Amino acid sequence: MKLLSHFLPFAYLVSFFFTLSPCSGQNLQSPLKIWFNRPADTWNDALPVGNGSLGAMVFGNVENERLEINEESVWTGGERWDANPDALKTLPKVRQLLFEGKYKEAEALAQKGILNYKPGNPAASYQALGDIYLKFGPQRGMSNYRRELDINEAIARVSYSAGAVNYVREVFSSAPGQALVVRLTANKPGEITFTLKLSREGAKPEISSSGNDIIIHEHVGNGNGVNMFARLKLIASGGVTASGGDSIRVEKADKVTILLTAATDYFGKNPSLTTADRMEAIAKRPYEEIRNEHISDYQALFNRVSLDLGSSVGNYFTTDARVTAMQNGYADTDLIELYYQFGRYLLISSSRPGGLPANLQGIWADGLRPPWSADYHININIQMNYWPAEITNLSETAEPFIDFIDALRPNARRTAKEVYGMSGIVAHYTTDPWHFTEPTGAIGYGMWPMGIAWSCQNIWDHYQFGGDMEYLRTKSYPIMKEAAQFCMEWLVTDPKTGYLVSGPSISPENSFKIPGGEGNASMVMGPTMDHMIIRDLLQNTITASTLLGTDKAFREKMEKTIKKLAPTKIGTDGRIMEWPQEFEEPEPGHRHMSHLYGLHPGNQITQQKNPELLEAARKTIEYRLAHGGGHTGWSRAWIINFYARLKDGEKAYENVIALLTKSTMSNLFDNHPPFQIDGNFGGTAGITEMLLQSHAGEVELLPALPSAWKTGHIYGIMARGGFEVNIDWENGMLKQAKITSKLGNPLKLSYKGKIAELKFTEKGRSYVFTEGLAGLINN
Ligand code: FUC
Repeated sequence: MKLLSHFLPFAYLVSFFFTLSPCSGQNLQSPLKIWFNRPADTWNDALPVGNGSLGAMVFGNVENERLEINEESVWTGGERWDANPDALKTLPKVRQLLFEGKYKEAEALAQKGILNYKPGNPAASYQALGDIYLKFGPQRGMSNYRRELDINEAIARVSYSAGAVNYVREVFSSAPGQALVVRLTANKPGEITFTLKLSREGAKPEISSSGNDIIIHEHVGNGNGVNMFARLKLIASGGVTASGGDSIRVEKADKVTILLTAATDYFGKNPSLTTADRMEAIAKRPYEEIRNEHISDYQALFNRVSLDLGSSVGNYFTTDARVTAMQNGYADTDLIELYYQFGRYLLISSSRPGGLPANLQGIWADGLRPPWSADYHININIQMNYWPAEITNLSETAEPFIDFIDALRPNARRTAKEVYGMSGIVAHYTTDPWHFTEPTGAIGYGMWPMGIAWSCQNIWDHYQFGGDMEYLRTKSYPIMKEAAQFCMEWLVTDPKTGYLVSGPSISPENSFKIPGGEGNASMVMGPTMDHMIIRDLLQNTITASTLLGTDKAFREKMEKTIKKLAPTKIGTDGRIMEWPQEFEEPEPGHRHMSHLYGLHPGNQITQQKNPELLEAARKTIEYRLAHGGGHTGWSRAWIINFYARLKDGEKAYENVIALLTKSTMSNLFDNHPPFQIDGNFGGTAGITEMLLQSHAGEVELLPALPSAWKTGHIYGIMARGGFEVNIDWENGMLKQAKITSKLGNPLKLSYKGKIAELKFTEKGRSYVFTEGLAGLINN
């Protein structure tokens, strides 16, 4: 793709911007702000705030503000057991049919005898908690409107003037305060008049008010779901207030603070008491104190990384205009920085220790049945959510995902035993907070038992980056071991090749043409991805057991299994084979690129180990792209990571631009379509992988730096082995790298084929390298 911007003179660009979006003369220098000169037209235009579990989407309408509220555990449904009782006896027959190449028959049998599809039994769903509306009525003489999300402070702000009065609204969700906080101010006393209303449209909540408090309560999902409780308190200075039902009226106040606490019984606590305790604690504290505490808590995480890719004129323009300008060919490097940091912002705001992991929409979802129920898809989506966690120095945010996989274990054990007659743990393409692990739905997505095995890659990485032996011993290794146990029992010998293969299984969620013209199928014995995942899992579990000095016999078994595992094959056209045979593909540009797992997020395909597979991986991506691949946001984000691993900075960059121009909404949310947060996280991970990699046994600096990012820096990103890395580059070349050793591990550093090795590093000490890795300075 050629970018028009390369040919545009600066003056043209500036005038182009001005025709797009005249600014309203406020603070134009606003780095790390998503901002607009208009309220949100739709939910996808609104601005997200969150403290990991409690979030809001801020619309910013002057006359009728809407804050759409979410709490991470507002889910319908509950624990269930949907396993197909015929699975055990069906499994060998299905395997036999597949080995005989009878795909149609095998699929029909597996659909009936292994999967459980109950059309009348709707899946559990995440739901919005409700909405706060603030009805101000007509505002005369409106000017200076601005709506922004300040990524540096994690505060959404709406400001405007009505006549001679300047108004400011601030909204944030405090993690230490466990509350959503809304602050309304005006620069003149007695000018704040509005009616607040709390609602939950489409549902049947009980809402009541007393004094300046409103309580909303519901047993969601018509009684089939969690017990949800939220408390709202309005604190006004000056003026008069009155409440009734779901509303509070405020007349002529000087300042107003609105606090909301929310909880469900999901974690086993009484949500009425939890919300009351939280409200009592926060309501007695001054607003400035709550605000400052929130900012410092957030910045303790956010400020760990800074990125500068060179400057553009973008910051002067509203974010929607910048996205449009990008679509028209203007390469706005500041917008890429903003997008990058927005990914980190979203992770901090949707995934904090002790909570549930970020779902398909993080924590932000409108209505009672969001797309795919905003669940936890474990055939790429949730793993992608956590790709930036370790590398962008937000290791804590990975904990909810790890804890969640840990919590799947009892059900995953039961599924392994009762469905497949095996030990260990197994889960399929998706799950929910009720820890559903049974195979369900249709073959094309449902018959895929690698959900936990893949998740173990993230779980192992958490150890690799953090080096916490206690974590490895008590949490990571037990999960990996059980996943490995299942995988080893699951594999069977292919009678034709003698290799161990996984099946019945699919290559998520792709299909192939059955040889002989019988239509399409998805299920085989031995999809490439499964073997890549299993190889990865077994290898990592072997390393973990060695480090822990445990399970020698089990380790030897894993070593033997790896040797017999079907190898990754290259097809006659030079691409990596997705299935054991070279099938024709009905959808050659399919969004999933599962058979490239070994390139990313895995580490089986590297320059050091197997350059021929690296070349085949490149051909595989090119073919997918040539046939319309990368059309969903997450798919495009994955491609950035692939090209970064191929060390092709130009192609990686091209796909960063494509992600921003084709799959990004005006508020910088990723567009599947519809909104799906994985692309945001995958995009942030991909940009990091362009600047630093550590999957191949060395810390590689600037592996895929594109020419568009001529001079810049990235500070604070992490490499495996516990190294915090600051990189400065100039005119496309490394200027200086400062590596801080957090764990005292040996360091192998590489840059453009040059290697610098330190056999020892001292914990806490920084090492500075200059271009060519010369001139080592110990700080
Ligand atoms: C996977 C993908 C879809 C979508 C869904 C939530 O199954 O194939 O594109 O992202 O998850």
